[in-house]
Amino acid sequence: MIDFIGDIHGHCDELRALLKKLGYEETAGAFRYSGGGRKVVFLGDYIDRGGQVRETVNLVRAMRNAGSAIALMGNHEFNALCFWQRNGSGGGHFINGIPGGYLREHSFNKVAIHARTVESYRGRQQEFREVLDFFKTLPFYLETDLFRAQHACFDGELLKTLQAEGVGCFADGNFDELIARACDEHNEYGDSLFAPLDCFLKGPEMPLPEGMTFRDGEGVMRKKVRLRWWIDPAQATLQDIALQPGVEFKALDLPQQVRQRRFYGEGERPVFFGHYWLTGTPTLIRSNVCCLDYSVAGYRGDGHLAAYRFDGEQVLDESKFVFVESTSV
Ligand SMILES: [Mn+2]
Repeated sequence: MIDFIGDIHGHCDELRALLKKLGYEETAGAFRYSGGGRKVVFLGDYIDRGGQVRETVNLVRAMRNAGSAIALMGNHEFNALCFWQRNGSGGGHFINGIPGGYLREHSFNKVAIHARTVESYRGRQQEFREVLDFFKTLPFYLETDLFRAQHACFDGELLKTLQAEGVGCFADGNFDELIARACDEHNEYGDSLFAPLDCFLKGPEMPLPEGMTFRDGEGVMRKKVRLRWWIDPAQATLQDIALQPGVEFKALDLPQQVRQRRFYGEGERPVFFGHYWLTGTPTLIRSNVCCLDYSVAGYRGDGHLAAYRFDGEQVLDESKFVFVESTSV
């Protein structure tokens, strides 16, 4: 069936080790499962952070081309496309709310994140352009009768929006138009795709009240908390619903729009995703909720690259995680 693999972030040695552990072999330039009975679904975030971005992209792309993997889009691939896309380019909307001339601001922090990827393609600018074209073909989600998968968060109503627009990836139409609509946060043109893509690729967040901040696991000051989108928020406390490992929050009245938000129910089909920088040994969040981002690129170097070996079961089984330790920072 399917082996789901979480965020890789330029850690190709660990990816090779994990694929071998899962029983994939490299033949004719791509990893494949012998007999062809299984394939990989990569959950996005191939680039940035690690030192082997180009190797990782090449491996993922070769598997996709060989038919032994499906590669979904992560927020880092989306950000890279936005980073290199001029605002208003090619006839796409000019988004007034975005400063700096590109769809992603070339701020100090964003340049710092993206630098590792550019470094990996030094002297190979043409190849990098082809990689951006490859990113345009990465689906935002995958849904079958047996499971759902996306980089961050699943939401049935926002899925309907994407389906009504006929958009499953940026290659499903004019790229310049679609990416501008994806970045139109304040719906300046009435045809924004910001909400569904923000949800599927980054997941829901809640702004904290004015003046309230916390430091996340990497010591970065934050004003918003990521939400556990599978928890019923009606009776939840901030600590219950915040997905910020290691952070303690004081009790606080959750805003109405958080209290009333949709959530992923216990009776729904299994959902697989990455994105959330979990630490420790891979464990199930719930019998139908499986996050596979175990911080292989974490700065402490004690993360894992994790997979879940899925055979169609509707109650997931903790013994089906397969993972390798991070071997570099
Ligand atoms: Mn991510």
